Amino acid sequence: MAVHHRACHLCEAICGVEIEHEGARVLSVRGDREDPVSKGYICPKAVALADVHHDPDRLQRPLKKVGDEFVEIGWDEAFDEIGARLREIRERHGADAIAHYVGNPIAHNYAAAIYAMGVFPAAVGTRARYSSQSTDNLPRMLVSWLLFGTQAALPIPDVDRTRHFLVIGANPLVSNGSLMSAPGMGRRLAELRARGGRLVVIDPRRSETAEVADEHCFIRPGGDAFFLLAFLHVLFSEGLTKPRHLSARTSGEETLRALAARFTPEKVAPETGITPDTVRRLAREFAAADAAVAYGRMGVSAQEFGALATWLIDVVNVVTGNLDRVGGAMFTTPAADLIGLADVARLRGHHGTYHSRVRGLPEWSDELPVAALAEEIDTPEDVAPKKPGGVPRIRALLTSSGNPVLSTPNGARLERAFASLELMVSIDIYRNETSRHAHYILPPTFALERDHYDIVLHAVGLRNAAKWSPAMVPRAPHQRHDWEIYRELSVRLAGGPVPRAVLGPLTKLALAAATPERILALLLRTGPYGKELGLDVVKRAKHGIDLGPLEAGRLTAILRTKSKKIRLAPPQLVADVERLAAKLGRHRTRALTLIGRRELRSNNSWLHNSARLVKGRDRCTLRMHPTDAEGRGLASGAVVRVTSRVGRLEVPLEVTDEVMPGVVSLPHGYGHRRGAGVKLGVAVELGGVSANDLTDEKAIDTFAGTANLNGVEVDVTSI
Ligand SMILES: Nc1nc2c(c(=O)[nH]1)N[C@H]1C(S)=C(S)[C@@H](COP(=O)(O)OP(=O)(O)OC[C@H]3O[C@@H](n4cnc5c(=O)[nH]c(N)nc54)[C@H](O)[C@@H]3O)O[C@H]1N2
Ligand SMILES: Nc1nc2c(c(=O)[nH]1)N[C@H]1C(S)=C(S)[C@@H](COP(=O)(O)OP(=O)(O)OC[C@H]3O[C@@H](n4cnc5c(=O)[nH]c(N)nc54)[C@H](O)[C@@H]3O)O[C@H]1N2
Ligand code: SF4
Ligand SMILES: [Mo]
Repeated sequence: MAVHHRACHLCEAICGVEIEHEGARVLSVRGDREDPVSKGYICPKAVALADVHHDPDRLQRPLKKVGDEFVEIGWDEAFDEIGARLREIRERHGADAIAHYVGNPIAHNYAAAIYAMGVFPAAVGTRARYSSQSTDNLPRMLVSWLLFGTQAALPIPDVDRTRHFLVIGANPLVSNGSLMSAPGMGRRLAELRARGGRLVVIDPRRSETAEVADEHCFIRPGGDAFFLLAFLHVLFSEGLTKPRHLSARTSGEETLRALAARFTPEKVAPETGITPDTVRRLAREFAAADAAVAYGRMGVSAQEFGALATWLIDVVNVVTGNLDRVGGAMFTTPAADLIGLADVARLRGHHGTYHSRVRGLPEWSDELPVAALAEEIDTPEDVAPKKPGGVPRIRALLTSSGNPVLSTPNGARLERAFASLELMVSIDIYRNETSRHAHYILPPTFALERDHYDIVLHAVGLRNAAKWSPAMVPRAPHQRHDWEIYRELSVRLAGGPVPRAVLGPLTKLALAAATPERILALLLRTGPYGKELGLDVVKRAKHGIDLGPLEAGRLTAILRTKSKKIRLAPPQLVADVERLAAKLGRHRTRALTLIGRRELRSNNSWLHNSARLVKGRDRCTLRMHPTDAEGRGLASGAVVRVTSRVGRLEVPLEVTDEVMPGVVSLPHGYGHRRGAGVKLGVAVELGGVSANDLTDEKAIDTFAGTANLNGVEVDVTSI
C-alpha cells in the first residue's frame, strides 16, 4: 500500500487529500491534516476522485460514430480523421465556422487550460469560442477589467479576518466557495461569529449558509442591483462613506453618488422585497463594522443584471474603504502570477470587438455568450450577421470538459441543433448527454493519472499557498492527457507545426516549451517569490507550501488602468443602469420565478454516476413556498408541471418556507435519462429533470451576455 497526497480538483476549495492506494486501485480518500489551507477538511464529494477513477463507464479509448453505434478507434486514426475534416470545413466555410466550447473542469486542469484556451483556438483561427464562463463568472471578469484594468484582478473576501461578511447570492456552505478558494467554510463562518463578527445573507432562499447566519433577508430574484444602489444611496446620503487609504485611488465617485441618489430604499422596495428600514440598517451596520466585506457569486452573476450587481458589490467595498484592506476584499499574491500572465498573454480583457451572427451579442475577451450557441448553429446561413463582422454559421463544434446540453440555457434546443453540424467532437471522460451526439469522443486521463497545479485557484485563495499534485499513477500507454489531445489536434490542423504568426506569445511558448510543466516552472520562477519558490521546491512539499495570509497594499501592483486609479463609474456600466431603471415597476408575465440550487453531494452535471454520492433521498425536486402551493392546491410529494417560455417538465414538489413566496428552486445538472447513447449506468437510473430545459437562451444580461439561470419566469400547475 502507498499513500499519495494531492489537491482535490473537484471544486474550487482545492482541499488537500491523502489517498491510500495499491497501484492504480484507490483504497481510501481522506483529508490531509497537513495541508496548510484545508487542514484536513474534505467534503463528501472527495470520494468521487476514486469513484470516477474506477468507474466502468469512464471511457478509455477514442470512439467514432459509425451509423448509430460508437466503435473504438486508435488515437492516430482519430487525430488524422478529425484533423482532415476540420481542415476541409475550414477551407469551405472559414475558420469561424468551427466553434469551441470549454466547460468548468478546465479551470481545474492547468495543462489542459493552456492548450484549450491558448493553443487550439489559435491553431483553428476561430472567433467562435464559447465556455461555461458565460453561465457563471463572466460578470466578475468583465467588471474587474472595467474597474481595475485587468480581468485577472479578483478581490477575495478575507473571511478569516473580517468582522462583517455580507453574502449576496452565494451559498459557500454548500458550494465550498467560488472565486474564493475556501476549504472548511463551516469552521470559518463559525469562527467569524465566535470572534463577534456578523454574517448577513441576501438570498431568495434560506440557504444552508443563510441558516447559520446572524441575519437572512429574502430578496426577489434579480433585485440585487436595485438593493445595492439603495444600499449606496444610504451610504452616500448619510455620510457613511469612508474611503480611507483609497481616497486618492479612485475616479468616478461623483457619478456614482448621483446615480445612487436616484434609487431610494423606498423606490426599489417593490423590486427587492426588502423593506427600506432593513436596507438602511444593513448599510449602517456594514459601514460601522471595523472591517467588512460584501461578496456575491452565482445568484448575482448569472442573472439579468449580473454585471451591475457585481460592479456595485465592488463599489460598496471601495467606498467604505474595505478594498485591499485586512478583513475586507483583498488581492492574493499567488506564486504563479495570474495578473502577470494575463499581461503577457494579452488577456487583460476586451469587450464587444466582434459579435455573434444572429443576435449581435458582444464578445467578451474572445468569447461569445453560450446562450447564443444553439442559434449560431441552427439558424440558416442566409441570415446575415446582425452586426458588421459577425461570425458565420457554425458547421463544426468541439466540446471539451463540458456538458452544455445539461448546463446551458435551453439545452434542449442546443441538443437539437447538434443534428445540423457537419462535425462534432467531444473531449470527455464520459459518453453523456452532450458527447453522445459527437462523431468522435476523445477521452482524456482523469485526475489521479496526471499531475496538477492550481494556477487559477491559488490566485483566488483565502491564503497564499502553492501546491503541486503529482500523478498517483502514470497514464497508461492507451491514454492521452487533455493537453496532449489538444496538441495533436492543433498540429493536425496546421497540417504540420502551427504557424507562429497567428499565435500569441503564450501560445508560442506553449509550443516551444513543449510541456505544460515547463511553462509552470517558468511562471513560478518569474512570479513574486522568484527562484526561492521554483517548481522543484514546490514539488518537494507534498502537503503544499503556506505563503501566509493575504496582504493589504497590493493595489498599486495590481491596477492596470491608465490612470492607475480604480474606475468606480465606467461609462458602460453607468449606461446599463438605465436598463435597470426601465425595469422599475415592470410586471412579470408568469406567476413564479425559478432560481437554481446546488447540492452538497453533486457537482454540476457530472458526479451523478457515483453510487455513493447519489444514494438517499431524491434531490432533484422543486421547492415552493406554502402560500404558493396552497393557492394551487399542491402538496409535498406531488409531481407538478413547470412551464417556461422554452419548455416544460414534470418534477416532484417539496413545499417549504425556505424559499420566498413567488420563488421556486430547482437544482441543475440532472436529467440523464435523455435517450440513446448515454453511458452512465447509475446516473440514468437516477432520473431527475434538467433545469436547463426551462432556462431561456433569450433571457440574458444583454450587457455582459451571461445567461439568466437565476430568475426564469415559470408557471407551476398540477398534472
Ligand atoms: N440552471 C443552471 N445551470 C447552470 C448553473 C446553475 O447554477 N443553474 N451553473 C452553471 C455553472 S456555474 C457552470 S460552471 C456550468 C458548468 O457547465 P459545464 O462545464 O458545461 O458542465 P459540467 O456539468 O461541469 O460538465 C463537465 C464535463 O466535463 C467532463 N469532465 C470531467 N473531468 C474532465 C477532464 O478531466 N477532462 C475532460 N475533457 N472532461 C472532463 C464531465 O464528464 C462533464 O461532461 O453549469 C452552469 N449551468
Ligand atoms: N456541492 C457543489 N459545489 C459546487 C458546485 C456544485 O454543483 N455542487 N458547483 C461549483 C461551481 S461550478 C460554482 S460556479 C460554485 C457556485 O458557488 P455559489 O454561487 O456559492 O453557489 P450557488 O448554490 O449557485 O449559490 C447561489 C445562491 O444564490 C441564490 N440566488 C438565486 N438567485 C438569486 C438572486 O437573484 N439574488 C440573490 N441575491 N441570490 C440569488 C441561490 O438561492 C443560491 O443560494 O459552486 C461550486 N461548488
Ligand atoms: S470541498 Fe469537496 S469537492 Fe471541493 S475540493 Fe474539497 S473535498 Fe474536493
Ligand atoms: Mo461554475
